Amino acid sequence: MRNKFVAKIVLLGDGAVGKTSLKRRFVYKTFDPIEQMTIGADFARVTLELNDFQVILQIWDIAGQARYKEIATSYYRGAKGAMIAFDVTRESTFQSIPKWISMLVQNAGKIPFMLVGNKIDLVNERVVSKERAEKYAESLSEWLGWNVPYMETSAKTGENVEESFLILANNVLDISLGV
Ligand code: G3D
Ligand code: MG
Repeated sequence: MRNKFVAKIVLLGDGAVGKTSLKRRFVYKTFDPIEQMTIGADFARVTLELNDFQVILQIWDIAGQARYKEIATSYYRGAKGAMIAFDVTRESTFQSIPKWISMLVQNAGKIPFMLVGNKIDLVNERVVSKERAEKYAESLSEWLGWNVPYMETSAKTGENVEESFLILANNVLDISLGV
């Protein structure tokens, strides 16, 4: 029998950056809202085959437009990894990342997380460059002493969405196994 590994993953980031859309794209392979808007925090479950493991990701999504101060500590409890998303067309969502990181570390400890710049399909509206976000992720990696990946996604076209979740899942698995 394969080894089973269950990991809670939390999605973080300002309202409307695309958290629910990223989850929907990854879990249901669609951009269309086939599920009701989430009331309270809930999670979707995905099973992946990674190395010799059956990895069950519980992907938690913040309800509605809640801001970082309003997220209950129970949302973070037991999380093994986090995806912090911003919208490449809105500077303020990029500026919020340090607040999300500090809330995450306060409530879940130093767990692996990654940064995701979403909505790259809106090419003409982009205000946060890839280079800038990559530099920021590098500086975080130096500061923390482990790699903070940065990926650019479009939940609309699906570009890099699956890849991003797989990077996070692999990091979570490696750290949990002490690799
Ligand atoms: P949130 O869960 O972070 O609050 P949502 O964000 O997933 O609800 O997305 C907020 C809005 O951005 C939605 O539009 C959604 O369709 C749109 N969106 C999400 N991801 C992308 C993307 O990659 N590209 C583009 N172009 N739009 C995206 P509405 O109009 O429903 O508010
Ligand atoms: Mg949402």
